[in-house]
Amino acid sequence: MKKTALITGISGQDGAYLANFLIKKNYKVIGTDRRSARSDNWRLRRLKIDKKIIYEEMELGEIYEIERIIKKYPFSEIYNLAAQSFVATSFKSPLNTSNITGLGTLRILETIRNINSKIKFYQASSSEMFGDVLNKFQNEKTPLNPQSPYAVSKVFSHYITKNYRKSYNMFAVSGILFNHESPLRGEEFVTRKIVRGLVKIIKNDLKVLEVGNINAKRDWGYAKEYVEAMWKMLQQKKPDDYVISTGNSYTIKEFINLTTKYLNLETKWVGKGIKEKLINKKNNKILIKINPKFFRPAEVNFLNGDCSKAKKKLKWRPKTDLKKLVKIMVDDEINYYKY
Ligand code: GDR
Repeated sequence: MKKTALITGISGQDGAYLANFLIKKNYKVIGTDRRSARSDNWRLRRLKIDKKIIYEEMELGEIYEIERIIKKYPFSEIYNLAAQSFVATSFKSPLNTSNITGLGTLRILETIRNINSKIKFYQASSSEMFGDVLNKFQNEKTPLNPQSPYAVSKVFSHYITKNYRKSYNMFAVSGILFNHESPLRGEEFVTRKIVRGLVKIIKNDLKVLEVGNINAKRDWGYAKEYVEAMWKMLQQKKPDDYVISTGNSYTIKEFINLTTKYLNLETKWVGKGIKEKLINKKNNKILIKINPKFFRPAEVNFLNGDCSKAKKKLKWRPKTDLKKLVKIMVDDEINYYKY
């Protein structure tokens, strides 16, 4: 019999890739979004699956809406990907972020427990939970030290998922995913912002790209591969939490350098600190400069994941290195530019 899955946050990057993956596995996919995001289904259209999903409106702030949806379909799996997911915004809207990214998870867990505690639950935990880290690699045992209202909310969701698993014997797991990017990434996140910004400059649609802290380091993987790990976590005999990452960490500056190189731009960095700039050697024009407006009140300076548990137990491994990921993102940006 066809399995039925619920994906919250269907119109986001991960929602789209996961829906595509589950549809290929012959699942019936119900996708939910908050009201304001519903019309924005460009990612699902891009993957040509917009007609293959059943859409429902569901605010994670409203437990009655969650109950209505969970009662309506015979779900075997629920993937909670919905969140206020932009770290910078969480400093401006800490209450909304906590209500959706934090308490939203509890509302779903509580509803599953009341209606059918056999439904398997996946929680999108985040490497941001590690926050201000001291150790070289972060794994499932690394202490959490969140640095933003977003990360604090994700820590709440992470522990409440563990707690429901233990207290009520529910199949509830968390995937601690490190940054994962793709052509479907939102434009506010740094990788897509850089790729899109530089392509815009080449097309003469932008003069200078402004960014924030280019010295932060991230472990960036390919989102399309990461959603497979989510599914694998729900197919295990026992519920457990897993880190998903590449094990390689690069600065934002290194990401910029890989992108300019692939775009055949000859560039040089000049200046220091907030005066640092990237110059196009051909015409001496500034391509990128720093704007402190993009700095965060508290920053996560360094992340590098150790996914050996996932490799061993899930037989999952990352396949796309950063150079290849940059190529995928730039090629797609150029291809779809006019749209
Ligand atoms: P992050 O992703 O906060 O790691 O969370 P983001 O791409 O926003 O930032 C990564 C790093 O880049 C620095 N940075 C900038 N960031 C943005 N957005 N814009 C800029 O101009 C800029 N300049 C420098 C940031 O300071 C940061 O250090 C992402 C989100 O998808 C989360 O939802 C998810 O949980 C984690 O990844 C894993």
